[in-house]
Amino acid sequence: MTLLSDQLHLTAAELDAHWMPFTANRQFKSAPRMLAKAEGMYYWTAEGRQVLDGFAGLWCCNAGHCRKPIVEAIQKQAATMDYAPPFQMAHPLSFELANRIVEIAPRGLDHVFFCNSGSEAVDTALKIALAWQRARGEGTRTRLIGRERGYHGVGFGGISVGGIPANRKMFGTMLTGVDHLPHTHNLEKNAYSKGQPEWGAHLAEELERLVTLHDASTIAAVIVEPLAGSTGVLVPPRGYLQKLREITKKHGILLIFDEVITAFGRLGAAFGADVYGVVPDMITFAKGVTSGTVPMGGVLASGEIYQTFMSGPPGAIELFHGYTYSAHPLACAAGVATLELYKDEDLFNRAARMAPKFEEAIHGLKGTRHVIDVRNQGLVGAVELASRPGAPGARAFEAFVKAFDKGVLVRQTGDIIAIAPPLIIEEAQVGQIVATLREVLGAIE
Ligand code: PXG
Repeated sequence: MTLLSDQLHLTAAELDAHWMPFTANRQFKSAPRMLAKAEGMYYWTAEGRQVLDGFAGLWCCNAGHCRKPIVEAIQKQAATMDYAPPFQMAHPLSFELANRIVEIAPRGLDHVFFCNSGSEAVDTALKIALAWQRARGEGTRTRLIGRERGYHGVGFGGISVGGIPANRKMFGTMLTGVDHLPHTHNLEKNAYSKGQPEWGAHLAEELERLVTLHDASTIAAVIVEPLAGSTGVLVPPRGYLQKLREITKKHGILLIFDEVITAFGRLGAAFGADVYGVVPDMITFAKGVTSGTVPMGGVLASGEIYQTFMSGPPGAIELFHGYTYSAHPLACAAGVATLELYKDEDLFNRAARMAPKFEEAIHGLKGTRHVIDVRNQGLVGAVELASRPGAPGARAFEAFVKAFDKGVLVRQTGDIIAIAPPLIIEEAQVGQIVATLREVLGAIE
């Protein structure tokens, strides 16, 4: 059998069938950026060119690529048991993984519901929130609150609470009964903040305004990313998340942290909740749980939430929700091996130790042409550029392509360049990312 993947170049006809996600299909297919191999901190293109991975794939390969213990665990599991039905049946690895996740989770979040992606994790958490309010006799609480510039995946639940206009406008009415907090991004007040910005905690008080408007008795949950990743690394202002926690608690509203990006070491601790010292009622995760090797997502829920569902007749199914591939054996095997590797190599603390060097290096881009802000937390950074008049996003896209041509993979969103390398990154590699961006920004209009 000959495969297209054996070919160096694919023809336009061969590129046509795959409708690519979140991609300018025609532009991409006219000049494809094709990856063929990965190891540690690097990708290799189909042409054999080495590229430093400054984005952990897509915020997910936190342990680095093709790490041996994870690869071997997946291989072994594929040969031992490919699949096991997750409804009214199970396999021991799912319990192993759930226990290990709970072990490193914030205290009180001690139950895990598995799914296969961040989008499914968000839909799952929102459904649990609605069902929990109803199960405890608060069935009028059907409203969900998200935030502007929030990204919660692409399911109908996620785009409804999400705050990215382009992800919403084509898709009809979505969920009804949703409202949004304002985002916290403000360059006039917070440009070039290192870590958490000082200004903006008061924006959490907007939740009090929404509670007054809608009444607490109609609101089930608030969902936010502790640090908003996709829309350009928006670090929470000091005290902001604490205020959200206080207000939600006061009004019987669940607080959900979407930690699809921030969990598993990205911010220098197991969860963003640890870094910011705020424990929500649920945490959604995905990406880093398997270091991106096998799709997996999940929801961590508090014992209080879980126990509320465990009150009916013991023979009754408590939650009518789940997926064919919930707790898939390959994902569980990958997850267990990944968490073991994070522990063995102390990668969350490694990220925390590297963070100040990373911060210093990327803030060195202040003053480079086009740069209007640099911000960071843990091993996440963003460099915001002035937009070209009449062409938002074009400058950063060009920078992204040119950086890739020079051997560094980063990510572009709007006119923001985001950096989120695997946690195994070395100082010299941080330097390479920054030097490449400096060179690229100096060269583009
Ligand atoms: N929540 C958050 C906070 C995310 O960042 C999802 C949910 C959805 O996960 P899935 O696995 O369904 O994609 C995400 C995903 C980007 C980018 O460019 C970010 C994501 C996905 C694709 C691109 O920043 N995050």
